[in-house]
Formats: sequence, structure tokens, C-alpha cells
Amino acid sequence: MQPDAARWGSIGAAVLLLAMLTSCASDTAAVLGEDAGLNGSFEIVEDGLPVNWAFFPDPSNTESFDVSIDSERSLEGRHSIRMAVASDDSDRPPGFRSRRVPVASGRTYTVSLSAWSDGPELAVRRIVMDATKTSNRRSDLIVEARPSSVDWERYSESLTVAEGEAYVVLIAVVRGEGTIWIDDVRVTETDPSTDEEEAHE
Ligand SMILES: [Ca+2]
Repeated sequence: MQPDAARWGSIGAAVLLLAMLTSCASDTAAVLGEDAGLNGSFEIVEDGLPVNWAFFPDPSNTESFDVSIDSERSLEGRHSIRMAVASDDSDRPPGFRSRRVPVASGRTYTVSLSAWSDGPELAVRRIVMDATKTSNRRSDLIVEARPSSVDWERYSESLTVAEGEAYVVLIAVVRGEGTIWIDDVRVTETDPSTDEEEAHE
């Protein structure tokens, strides 16, 4: 396959996914990085945004939604993402989403992230897609909380992947005014010989 064809094919698939996941797909800011994977610690940054995360509505043309990399407050590595929401739009709250993370059926994973909030609530939906990347097998709200305002708060889910399930996608929305920080998002296979507590590191 020609590199150009592969590139456009992959962009086309990404656009299709965005269209499926939101009714406002065009109003999104994202920088894609081929080898960056989940980039759940937000350490790989390009054009001021963590690669492989999409933010909606597009912060560059939304006055009430600002997304930046925070180098002062991080839990893992040197960066977190900082999202500032200036007006409460409960009908269409701002947020962000991951790319597809490959998972294997029959295996168990810990899906986890940390947040710090000076006001806004965080809701995170975990979607599991099939191998064709076109069908959502499951969609569950795994976080619906107002994170701590004095320290990082960790949220996690144990996910056993069923037959026919192949990818995990995370979609988060921020409700209410203020600033929220996210860091250390992980989708890690749980070692059956160890306790799941290790995911709370
Ligand atoms: Ca980080």
C-alpha cells in the first residue's frame, strides 16, 4: 500500500470515529501522533495540545473553553492537561476523548485516571468497540464525580474484555465553571497474579 493511501485511510477512519462519537464532529481540536499511543500522561505535546486527544468544542474558537498543558501541576511525568471552563453549558458541556486503545478479548484491564478540580464535575464514559471499529459494544459511565480540590483523586474501573471486543475509547465531559486538571490516564492489563490495588499508584 502506498504511504499516502495508508495515511489518508487512517485519517478517514479517525474522522469516521469522531463522527460516530459526537454529533458535533467538526468542532473539535486534535493533533494525531502515529506512535504516541494513548499518551495518557500528556507528555507528548504538539501545537500546544497533547497528541492523540481530541478536545471539543474546539478551544481555539471557543472563548469559554481553554485547554493548556500544565507544567506546574502534574501527577506523573512533567505535564498534566488543564481545562478552564468559563461558562456552564449543561446542554453541551466541553470535554475530550482518547483515540482507540487496542485490547484483547478474555483479558482484564484497569482503566484509570487522576483528576484535580477547583469546581467542575467530571464525567467519563468508557466505550468498547468491535474489531471493525464501527460498532460500539458497550458504553458505560465510569466516573461521575467532583474531584478533590486539594489533591489528585484517582478513579479506576476493572474491565474484562468480552469476545468480539477490540478497542477502548474514553470520552470525558466537564460540567460547571472553573478549572480541572487530568493526568495519568491508563488502560493497563491487570496481571492476574497481583492485586488490582497496584493500579492506584
Ligand atoms: Ca503527565
